[in-house]
Amino acid sequence: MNRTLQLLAAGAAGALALGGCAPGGHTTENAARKKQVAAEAAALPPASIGRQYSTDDGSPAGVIEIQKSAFTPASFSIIAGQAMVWAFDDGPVAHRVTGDGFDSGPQATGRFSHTFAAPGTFAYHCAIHPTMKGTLTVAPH
Ligand SMILES: [Cu+2]
Repeated sequence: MNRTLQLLAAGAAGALALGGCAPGGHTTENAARKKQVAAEAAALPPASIGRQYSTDDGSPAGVIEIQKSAFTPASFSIIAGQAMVWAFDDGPVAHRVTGDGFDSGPQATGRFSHTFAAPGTFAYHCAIHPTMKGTLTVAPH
């Protein structure tokens, strides 16, 4: 079983535990879901960076890499209910992913994930380096 299938299986199990996708596509980010998504985010291989997973179960949709004081890719599209993952990979330099309703806190290593329940276009930036900017487009479920 390859990594993608493992992720899909893990996500499907999580979706079942959460009662599946609620009408309207809203997925609440409770403690259990945060923990599950964080575990899935940590397990994503380096090759997943910049890649979009076509999941329909709330699993991480992909990874945005933070390197050389930039978000790569700077624009990303996901589906409501999916989680976005940021990978901190800029040596000793700490960054802080900040947007409306989410904040990674200062981090130099590891990953940060956030579930986007509602559609919309979300601009975010690094609170430490304001010139670092990115945009996330969340399509309706
Ligand atoms: Cu930064």
